[in-house]
Amino acid sequence: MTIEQSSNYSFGTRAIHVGAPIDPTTGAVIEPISLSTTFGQSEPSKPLGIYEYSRSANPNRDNFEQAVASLESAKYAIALSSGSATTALIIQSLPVGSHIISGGDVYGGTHRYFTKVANTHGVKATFVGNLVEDLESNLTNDTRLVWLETPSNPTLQITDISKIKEIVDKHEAKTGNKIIIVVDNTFLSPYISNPLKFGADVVVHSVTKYINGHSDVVMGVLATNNDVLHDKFRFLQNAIGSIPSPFDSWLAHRGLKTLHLRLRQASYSAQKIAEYLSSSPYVIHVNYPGLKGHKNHDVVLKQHRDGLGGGMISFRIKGGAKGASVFTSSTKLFTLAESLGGIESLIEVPAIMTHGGIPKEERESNGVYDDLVRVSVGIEDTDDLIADVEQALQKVKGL
Ligand code: P1T
Repeated sequence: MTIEQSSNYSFGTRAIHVGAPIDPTTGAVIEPISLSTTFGQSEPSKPLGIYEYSRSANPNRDNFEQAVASLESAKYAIALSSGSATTALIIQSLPVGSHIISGGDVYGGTHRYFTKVANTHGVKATFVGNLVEDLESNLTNDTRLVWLETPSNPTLQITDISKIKEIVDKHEAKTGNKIIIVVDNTFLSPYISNPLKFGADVVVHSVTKYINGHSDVVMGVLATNNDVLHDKFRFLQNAIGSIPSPFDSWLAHRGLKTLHLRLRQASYSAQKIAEYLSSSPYVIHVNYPGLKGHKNHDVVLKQHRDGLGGGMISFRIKGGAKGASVFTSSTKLFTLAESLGGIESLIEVPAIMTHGGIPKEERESNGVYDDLVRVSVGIEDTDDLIADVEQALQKVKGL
């Protein structure tokens, strides 16, 4: 099914059928993996089919891109070699001298790229704790891009994308300067939210997480409805070569077909676990968008499918860094590891793992304290997961 044919179908149907043609030669229901790096031509510059060279385009990548575009309600998607390569490509598309404004709480690798790589190419970043409140006063004549994660990694802050769009539009009307809004939708996946519908120009994912969902592929993707941006990003990707392999594209496409089922189950368990943690005497504060007490729960109800909170939780534990270390070393089902969004539950301490490169003062100003624990809830049985959290919390007693 093509993107155009898919518009009347719901999410699960599109996840399974878009970009999944039956092989016309063999009738295979699942696409073959097309490993050929090059494709024959009948005359110079007259390819036999639509492909020439696999860096520029490949059947497995095309099929995956079509599926993601459909699920993000986008015209286009471009798959890349990692989420980080996706960030790099977008920032490299900006002219020297550009200024970007980013939400303060973002993945440590994104912070690293903005502060240690983009600046060496003449692109300067300002980090802002609360974009809705502080974006306007930080806009300059050189601002070309606003970057945000909603929910943010790891403190699960929620941003109202339509409010960001309003501020950016007002600035554009006043100055004539176009600013691109980029939303990193990794934590929710296209099943729970579609940022383009709320005013984002580009949505990005670390496919490594929910979209692939099985912790066996590193990959990224961006999606957009903007023809000019799409052409620019496609050109750059081919020039740079930051492409995923056909096998990874195939695996990620297979993973994506169960995205809706996995996200429903992960959200269901995460809601229960977040509620359990909120009532624990060993927990100081829980960040989870599905909790009614979350600071921006009203935005969650507007921006998320069925008000789902997603599979990610973070919380401050009693006992400081020691408490976080003891707890995360004591779980039996939650594996202590970086990453998220897989079928198996993971747990980590952002301050010394995923966000360890951010200066202490800066990360603490965004709520990333030494006692913050981040949980990626998988799709194991809910009761088993809660029992595991319960037994590990007992180990923190008296710290
Ligand atoms: O790992 P990679 O596929 O390059 O994706 C980078 C990335 C981008 N955006 C967000 C929101 C992310 O969380 C990540 C990667 N994050 C982790 C590895 C982590 O454990 O948080």
